[in-house]
Amino acid sequence: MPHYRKLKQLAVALAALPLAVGLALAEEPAAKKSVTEAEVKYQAGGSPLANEPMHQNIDPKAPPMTEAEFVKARQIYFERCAGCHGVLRKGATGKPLTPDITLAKGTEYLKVFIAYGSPAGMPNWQTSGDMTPEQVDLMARYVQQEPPMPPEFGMKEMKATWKVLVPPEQRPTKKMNNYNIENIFSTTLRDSGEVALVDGDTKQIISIVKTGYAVHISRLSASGRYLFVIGRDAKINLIDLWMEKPDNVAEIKVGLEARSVDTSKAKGFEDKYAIAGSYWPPQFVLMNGDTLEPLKIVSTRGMTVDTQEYHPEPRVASIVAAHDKPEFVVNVKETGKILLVNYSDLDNLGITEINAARYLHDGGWDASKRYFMVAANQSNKVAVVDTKDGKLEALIDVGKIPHPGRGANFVHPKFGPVWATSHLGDESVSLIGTDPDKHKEQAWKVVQTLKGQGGGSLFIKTHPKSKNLYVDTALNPDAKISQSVAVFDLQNLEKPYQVLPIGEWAGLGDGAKRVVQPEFNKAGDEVWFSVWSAKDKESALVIVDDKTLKLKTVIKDPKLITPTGKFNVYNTQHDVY
Ligand code: DHE
Repeated sequence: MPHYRKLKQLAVALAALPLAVGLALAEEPAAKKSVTEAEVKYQAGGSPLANEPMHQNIDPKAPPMTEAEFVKARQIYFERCAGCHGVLRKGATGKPLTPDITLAKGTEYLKVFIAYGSPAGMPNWQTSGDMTPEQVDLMARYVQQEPPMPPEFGMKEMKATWKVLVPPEQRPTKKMNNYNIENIFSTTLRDSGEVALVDGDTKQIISIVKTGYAVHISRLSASGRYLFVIGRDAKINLIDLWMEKPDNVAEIKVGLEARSVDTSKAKGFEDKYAIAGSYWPPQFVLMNGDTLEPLKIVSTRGMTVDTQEYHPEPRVASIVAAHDKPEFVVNVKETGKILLVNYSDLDNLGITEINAARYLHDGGWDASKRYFMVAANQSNKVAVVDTKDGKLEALIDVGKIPHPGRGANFVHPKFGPVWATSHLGDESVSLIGTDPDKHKEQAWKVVQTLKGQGGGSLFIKTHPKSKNLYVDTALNPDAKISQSVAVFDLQNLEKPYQVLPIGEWAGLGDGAKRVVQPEFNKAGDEVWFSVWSAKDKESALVIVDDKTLKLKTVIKDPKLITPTGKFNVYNTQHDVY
């Protein structure tokens, strides 16, 4: 169709024009690179904010919209766009879309951009069939209006959602079941809003516990008794593993959207506090560890690390508890800052603010648990924090869009202790030296780069007892790659990696069958994978013998709906990875 071709040519021409002529939506941060399709799909997950009531200002300069159109556009925005462009449209993976920028572009320009996408990573919403021309027109007008403001969520709102289902004094005083609780796998059932507690010894499902919407991660208390689960809707469930049948004993909503939770691990503070960070409102909250009673809320709004401009929406990404200090490491995405939150005195909270880089996402400890390694994904860097001295140790250039999960620690045959990350944006696996005492030359440098199966990797894993490094490629567009994992031999890293066809081994019918997040059992001799298909398709857990790399067991059950993350109690409690 000539009209279509003309628009497509226009889109290509627009995308090719340099920033200097003012046609790009906004200045790119210096270090920002184009985004891969895998990254866009990953970030553009639906936000639970879509259904929240919000205040909306009408801008008389913007194209008119009816209230019904606003509501519809807002829904689409939060389901499709907020993950990349932010709730207040200040930009993250995607560009800022505030009215000062969008009004100057006008509806026709914006329509082309939304319909055809851009080489920088904006999806082609109309030509892909994901949006109709009417929806594209609606969104082009919507982004010229002021972003609606979701409500705040303070102590009053938290307390109103807080429930202690079984008070501590009515809980068991010793373990009341015969499970080897240290080898339980808390398995995220993403789209059913539940976790499956799977017995790592018998491979049986112990119970399915109802949790928040699109549940995200599980973490363990210092003693290993309490399991904390957080949903994208910011609901936390506290599960007592000592009960005859482990179940919820307390719950709370700490905001409207969240991803991270952890608990105090330092001596004298075992099981005492929990912490959760939220995406909206941008804040973190400290709670009682055995009841989830909210105690103190801290906002993360403030200045960005590089341009030092105010950011109204710095989301809290990963949080980890130090083991030898009463401190939480809180990673703030949009400001690019790492906060060391000392919880020894909540009334006089000590926070050390460390400058890192944008946009902080996930990370884990090095083997000594002194250094925390976190991906600054849009800067293609890993930031290293020395938690002993409370300072930034290094900012290391790695591959494109590092995504380590918690990463993988092992002793490199030549370079000593290293921590590894794979990448969403390319096939590389970066190995970073982590031993400044005995391997000073290699410390905080990429000592070797391995070549994996492809981009779209989310998680990487090994275990102190294992000689293998497992690298998933769950978001690779090629099904053969997304349904298998690469295994590197840690004693001979020059050897080509071996591919395990985990998706095929699962013996499922049709479906995406993405193989995601390797996780070891407590003994370190088995590695578990999720084979993740859509809600209406069968999924499975596949268990591999780490020594022989042969299939050991497949766990299938109609209740295993969309399994993704798995958290072995012992390994999560002790940060073994
Ligand atoms: Fe995650 C960890 C955020 C999409 C599975 N994810 C994390 C962490 C953050 C985060 C901040 C670190 C938590 C911590 O350590 O305290 N995840 C986000 C997003 O913002 C994003 C990109 C988009 C979204 O809408 O949520 C996103 N994540 C996903 C998925 O689509 C995954 C693959 C499937 C799912 O279950 O939703 C997914 N994320 C995970 C898993 C971990 C995780 C399994 C924990 C890994 C670990 O080993 O610790």
